[in-house]
Amino acid sequence: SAQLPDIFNVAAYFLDGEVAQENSERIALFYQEETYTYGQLQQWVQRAARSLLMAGIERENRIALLLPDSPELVFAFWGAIWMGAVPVPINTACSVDEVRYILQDSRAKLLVTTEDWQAKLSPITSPFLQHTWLNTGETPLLSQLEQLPATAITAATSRDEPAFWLYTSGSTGKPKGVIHLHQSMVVCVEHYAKTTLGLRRDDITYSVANIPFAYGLGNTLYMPLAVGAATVLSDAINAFDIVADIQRYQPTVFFGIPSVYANLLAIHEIEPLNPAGLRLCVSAAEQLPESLWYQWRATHNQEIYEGIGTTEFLHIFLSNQPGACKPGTSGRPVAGYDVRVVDDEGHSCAVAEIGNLVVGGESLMGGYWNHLQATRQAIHGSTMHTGDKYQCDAEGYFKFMGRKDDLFKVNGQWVSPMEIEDVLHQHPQVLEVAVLPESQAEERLTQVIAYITLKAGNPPSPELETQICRFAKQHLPHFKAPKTVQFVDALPRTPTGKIHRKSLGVVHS
Ligand code: 3SK
Repeated sequence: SAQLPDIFNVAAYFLDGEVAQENSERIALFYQEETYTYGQLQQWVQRAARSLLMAGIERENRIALLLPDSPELVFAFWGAIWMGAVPVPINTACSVDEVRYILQDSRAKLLVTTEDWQAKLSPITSPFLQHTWLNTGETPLLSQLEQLPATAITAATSRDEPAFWLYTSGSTGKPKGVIHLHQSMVVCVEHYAKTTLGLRRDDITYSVANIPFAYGLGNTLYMPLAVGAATVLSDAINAFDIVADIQRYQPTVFFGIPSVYANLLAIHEIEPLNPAGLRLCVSAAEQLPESLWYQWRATHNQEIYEGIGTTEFLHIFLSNQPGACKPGTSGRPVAGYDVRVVDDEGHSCAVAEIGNLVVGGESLMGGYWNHLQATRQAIHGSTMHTGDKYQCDAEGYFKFMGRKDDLFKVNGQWVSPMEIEDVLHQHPQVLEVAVLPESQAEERLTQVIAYITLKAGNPPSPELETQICRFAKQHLPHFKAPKTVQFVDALPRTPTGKIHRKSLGVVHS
């Protein structure tokens, strides 16, 4: 980032820079029956920028984008940055209350959304909102933009000023607005997309994480643009739709999350994936169970490059990579990031000792909007305390042991739910699992409980519960083996697809 000029507009960098110009005739976006070349994308973005200016949107105004992954979302996001405004993409998987909160908290002046969402939000009560643009079947946003000249002045923004915000859902409390700067995306591209992953011009990327999630934003919205690659816009959620998308678009890079890898394997017998052109499979957002890694490789002859990032760092800072992959770990530090495991006093932990994950790097957010205390607690210079517990092995691979408050003690010894979940995942009937502590009211002792979803065709039964508990005892120290198994239809998830442990309703010790 030191090489970026002081006056720097990241929309112009990606859409009007060398790579975009060299590839102006090549496809940048696939969306249903449509394709958009780099040249067309730039024109639509400028129309969107012009239309925002005409609506009276000014530099630094926030504009909320509550849309599925679609050309409208892409054009509005880049168009806003192009003219100096600050887009705030909102995940359509958020609850109505969360969306209301984000609209008010961000003080967005303009909301771009669908009719369905407008009806759900009605009446829209944010006092800051001045305009709502609806993308409807009758008046599609694109046919309105199409009338406008495809030119707009690029705002002379600074490298260090806010470019966009993303809201973190967080497992407790209200979502927080994470402020990212014009330089942040470039840092992630250089360190992760190019150096770690080796993304190429002939790639087609496909992401199951949507654009408003920092992982999806990188996978779909800016990393492909940085190398002249193409990306698929899709809001497929279930495994069958994802298989259909993969057969249709033949992506070369698949950005998944663990639950999607599990579901794709679970339906493989009835709906095989046949990922003909696939050359890279990535997983993030949650720890990928080791057993899934091996199953995926046995089924598709592909390794999964697991990594981990945070919304605050915008994208992945620990990653496995081609030629350096250790299943069951988050990999090693991505070049350009300083990643360490430290004890509560801030001293580096010994090999294999569990400690706190501390990360330093130039893609770190400017701060949380209106949360000074939380910003100060999290950030120390360009370093952040992530709140994750990790251990690092002798070869420098980092292993996730749980969120700070996920670890718990049984018999006075620390237990990482991940270690137990990894074992339970190896049971042939288990599809998904979340392990938590359960406080025994009378004895005030903590025991382990496992919430489990089963693979199709395996009904829950007391016999299966006994069998799973026995399996756990064979593979774990006895105090770590669950005493109870609770079968559930689905595990609760956050809008970004992570297991929402707190809502499993167990008393933490
Ligand atoms: O959760 C993750 O692993 C992640 C990855 C990339 C970008 C953002 C996030 C939160």
